Amino acid sequence: MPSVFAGVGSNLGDREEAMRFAADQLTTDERIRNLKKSPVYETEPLDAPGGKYLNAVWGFETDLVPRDVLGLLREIESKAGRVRGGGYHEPRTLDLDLLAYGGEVVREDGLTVPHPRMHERYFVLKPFCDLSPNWTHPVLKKTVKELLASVERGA
Ligand code: A4P
Ligand code: MG
Repeated sequence: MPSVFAGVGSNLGDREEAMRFAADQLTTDERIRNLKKSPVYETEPLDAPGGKYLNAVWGFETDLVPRDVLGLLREIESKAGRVRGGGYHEPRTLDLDLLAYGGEVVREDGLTVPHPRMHERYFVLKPFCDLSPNWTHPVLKKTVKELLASVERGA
């Protein structure tokens, strides 16, 4: 029963509503247990066009394997009205990334866990730290708290 963490982002349309919808979808899915939500942060877009983001991190328990968790997150993105136009980091109603799956390392076609950019992003590390400061990155061997401190120092 691994502890799984998802990054949540929205910078298009009714951002609060998209996040509420996604949380409802996960709460009512019987394969997902014990959903915990960080506070929501409004952040400037990093290396991306469009308006400000709302970002959060959610943790839950599940028996789904990582690829199926990603599939479920994708399904919820589409139901929330995300249209993939193919643009680089294009504005999105909802982005759900699989940040971490317990302490597992996954490197498959189209799926890398921990998420390859999570450790350098304040908008991920700050809410992740609110939920689980002691989760340890299995490749970098650092806790979320330590990773957040190095980003805040600009290192
Ligand atoms: N993929 C591989 N591993 C994963 C994973 N662990 N979780 C693949 C999710 N997806 C994963 O994702 C692109 C590809 O990554 C997929 O084919 C998937 O199989 P996507 O969701 O289709 O597209 P994306 O979200 O535009 O790309 P990506 O790489 O997820 O973008 P990022 O790195 O998440 O950046 N600024 C602020 N302030 N807040 C934000 O939330 N987000 C982005 C998007 C840029 N700037 C931002 C924010
Ligand atoms: Mg994404």
